[in-house]
Amino acid sequence: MNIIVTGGAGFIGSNFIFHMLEAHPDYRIICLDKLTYAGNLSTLKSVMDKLNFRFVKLDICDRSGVYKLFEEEKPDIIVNFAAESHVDRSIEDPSVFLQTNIIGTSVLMDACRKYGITRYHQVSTDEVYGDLPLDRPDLFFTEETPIHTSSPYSSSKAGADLLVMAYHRTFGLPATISRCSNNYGPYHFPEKLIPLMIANCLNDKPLPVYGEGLNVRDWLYVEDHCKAIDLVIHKGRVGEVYNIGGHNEMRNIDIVKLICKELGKPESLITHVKDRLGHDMRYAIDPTKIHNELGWLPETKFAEGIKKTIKWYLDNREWWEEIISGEYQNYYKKMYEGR
Ligand code: NAD
Ligand code: TDX
Repeated sequence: MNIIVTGGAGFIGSNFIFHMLEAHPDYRIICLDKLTYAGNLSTLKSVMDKLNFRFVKLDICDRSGVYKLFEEEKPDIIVNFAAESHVDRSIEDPSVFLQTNIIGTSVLMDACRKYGITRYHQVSTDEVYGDLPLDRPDLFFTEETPIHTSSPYSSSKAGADLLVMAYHRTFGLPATISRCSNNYGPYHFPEKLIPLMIANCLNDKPLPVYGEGLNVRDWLYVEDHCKAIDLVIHKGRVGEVYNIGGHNEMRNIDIVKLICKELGKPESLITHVKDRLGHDMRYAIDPTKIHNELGWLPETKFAEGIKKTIKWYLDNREWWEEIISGEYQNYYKKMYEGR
C-alpha cells in the first residue's frame, strides 16, 4: 500500500506518519509538504532514512508537481493534513488559507481522479460546525450539525469539506472526511494554546489568555486522532463524515492554571489580553458514530496526556527553542505586544 500524507512535517501529520510506519511496517509512506513556517523537517529526522519513507517538498497547489508525484508513486490512499491551521493568522490574512485549504484540496482531488486511488481522506475540524453556547452543556456537534463557520480559517476548511462531498457525489471520488476536536501532544507548534503556554512558562514569560479564558475546547491526545484516521481510511464508509473527539472539555483558563501547577510556576504569570475577534465559545464533539461503526474510543485521559506532553517539551527543548528563536519572534510581537 502506498500512502501520500500531505502536511506530514506539521504537528498531526508527523504524528500520523510515526503511527503508520509503526502500525503498518509493510506500507510505503510518502510525505508531501511545502515546509511553510509550520512545517519542520527536523520533526521527521527519525524516519528520514527508512526505506519505506520518502519526503517530497511540494505545495499541494502546484498542479504539475502533484501530478508528477502521483505518476511516480501511484498512491493507493491520500490523507490530506496540509493546511494553514492557525485561526489568529487567518484573521490577520485570510488569502493563503483560501489558497491552500480550498484550492490545494481541489488540486489533490483532481490528481486522485486523473490517476485513480482507492481512498481520498480529508482531515477536517470541528470548527466547521461553529460554536456552542456555554449554558447548554447538553449540546454536542454530530455529523448532522449544519456547517456554520466563524473564522476565515474554519470557513476555508468548510469550503474544502463541501468540495470533497461534491467530488464524491459528482465524480464518484471514494472520499471520507474526519472532523476532529483540538489536538495536543508532541511537535505541536508553539503558536497554539498548550505549547505556547508551556514554552512561556518555562521562560517565565506572561501567559496571554484571550478575554476571560472561559472558552471551552474538547482536547484529544494526538495519537488517539491518528488511530482514528487509520481506522477511517481502512474501514470507514466512502462518502461519510466521522466526528472525532475526546469528551474532554476544558476551559482555557483551567488549562493554563494546570500547566502552571505542573511546571511549578506562579499563576501571576497569567495575563488577560484582548479577546480573539469572533472567538468561538465552546466546541464539543459527539463521537458516537465512529465508536459504533469502527470501535474507536480515545485511550489517553487528559490528566495523563498533558503530563506526557509537558515532559516532551521539557525533554525536547531544542525543537521548540529553535522555532521560537526565528521568524516566530516577529509573529509574537505582532500578535501579542500591547494587546
Ligand atoms: P500544522 O500547521 O502544524 O501543519 C500543517 C502542515 O501543512 C505544515 O507541515 C505545513 O508546512 C504544511 N502545509 C501548509 N501549506 C501547505 C501547502 N500549500 N502544501 C503542502 N504543505 C503545506 O497543522 P496541524 O495542527 O498538524 O493540522 C493538520 C490538519 O488537521 C489541518 O488540516 C487542520 O485543519 C486539521 N486539524 C487540526 C487540529 C488541531 O488541533 N491542530 C484539530 C482538527 C483538525
Ligand atoms: O495565546 C493564546 N491565548 C488564548 O487564550 C492562544 C494561542 C489561544 N488562546 C485561546 C483561543 C482558543 O479559545 O485558546 C484556545 C485554543 O486556541 P488555539 O490553540 O489557537 O486553537 P483553536 O483556535 O481552538 O483551533 C485549534 O483547534 C481546531 C487548531 O489550531 C485548529 O487547527 C483546529 O482546527
